Parts: sequence; structure tokens; C-alpha cells
Amino acid sequence: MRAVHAAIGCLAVICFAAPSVRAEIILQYTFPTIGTGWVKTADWLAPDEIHPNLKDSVDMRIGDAGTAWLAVWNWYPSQDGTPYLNADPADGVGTADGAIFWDSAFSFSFEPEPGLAINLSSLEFDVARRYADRGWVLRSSLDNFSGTLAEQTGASAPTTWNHVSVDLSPETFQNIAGPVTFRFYVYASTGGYSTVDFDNITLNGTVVPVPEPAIWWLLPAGVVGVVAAAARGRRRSRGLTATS
Ligand SMILES: [Ca+2]
Ligand SMILES: [Ca+2]
Repeated sequence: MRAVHAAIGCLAVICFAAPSVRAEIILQYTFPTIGTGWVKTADWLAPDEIHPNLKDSVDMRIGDAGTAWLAVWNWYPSQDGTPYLNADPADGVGTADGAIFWDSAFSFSFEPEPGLAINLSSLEFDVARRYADRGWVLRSSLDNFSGTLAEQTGASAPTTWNHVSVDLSPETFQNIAGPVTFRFYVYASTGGYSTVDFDNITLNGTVVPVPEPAIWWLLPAGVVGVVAAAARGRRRSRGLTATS
């Protein structure tokens, strides 16, 4: 009976552990090299790491989402000594609502290869503002940029790097089989070169085969069956103990 329990235990562990495969890097931007000027899009804002199962034809570069201008530079020290992305909001855009309305933003996009789906787990990045009167808002195409995933207003100290980890475990970010865009809206109360700065933007998750509908319908029944069998086994072994 103990052997049967062990076997049931292993089965249950496999069933429940299968969806949480160790997260891998889907895309990563570290901005290792100082740029040569302002850009809307440029090859040197391409990711430093790309998951091999992403579709080549999708533009995975950071840039050109709207009216913000971008540069890669070291205006004040970064966390690791390397340059970072300077996102310069459109002049006159001093609030989150204004940034969204005027599309003062940069973004990146990706899509899995046919027959594969992406299960996202987190989006991590470091962010700092040279002055406290600036902020940013993160949204995605999965709800047509209507909901805010994370944001920061002018409350924290400037030139201090903050590490942000956005939880992407909700259902919205699972089983993604088509193109997705993440967009950072930026704003500043002052015009000119008043940047919000980003570094080490890292999207984590797994790339898996598109689930067969039949398997998804059978899985819950299978799990229920295993749990019921385990419960029956426990009852039976308790009964044996009591009478022996
Ligand atoms: Ca960097
Ligand atoms: Ca500006």
C-alpha cells in the first residue's frame, strides 16, 4: 500500500508541477553601449537576448511607439556602470494621462513561432528619474493598452535606481500565441531633455506547444481522478491500521 501511495504521490506532483516550468528569458535589453544620438528606432536598441522560439519577422527593437525620443547614455551612474535608455517625453506632456493621450512612449513587441505559445511570468527592469517631477506608466496590447500594469509618479528620490518586478502570472498573460506589445508611457513637468531612464528590461516566461483543446478538457478530470484515488487509499489504510 505504501508503494501505491508513493506512486500516487509522484503522479500528483507531476500533474501539479508541469505548468510551472522554470522561467526563461523571453527578451532582454541591457543597453551596453553608448549611442551616437537621438533615435526613434535604431539597430542598437535591439535586444541583447532573444528566446530562440520567437518569430524573426516581428520587430523586437525598443523604440518608435510614439512621440518620446530615445538615447543610450550615462548622465549619472547606473547600477552596473553600463549605459541605460534615456526616454525623453514629448515636451508639454507632464502627467500620466497626457503621456497616454499623446502617446509619449516607447515599446517593444514579440510573437512566438507558429504552433507555440508564451506563458509570461514577469517583466523586470531598473528605472530612475534625474528629477522627481517625472513618471512612467506600463501597459500592454493584450487589453489594447487600457489597463495600467505598473506606474511610478514623482514621489521617490531622483537618480535613485528602483528595481521593478511586474507579476505577469494572471491568465491574461498566459497562452499567448499572437503578437504582443509592451509600452512604457513617459512624462516630465519640464520640457527639453528631461528623461526617464530604464535599464535591464527583462521579460521572463516559458515557450510551450499550443495546448490541444482535448488535453485541456481531460487534464482536470485526470487530476480529480488522482486526488480521489489518493483519498480512497488513505481511508483504506486508516481502516487497516485500526483493525490490526
Ligand atoms: Ca545598461
Ligand atoms: Ca522632452
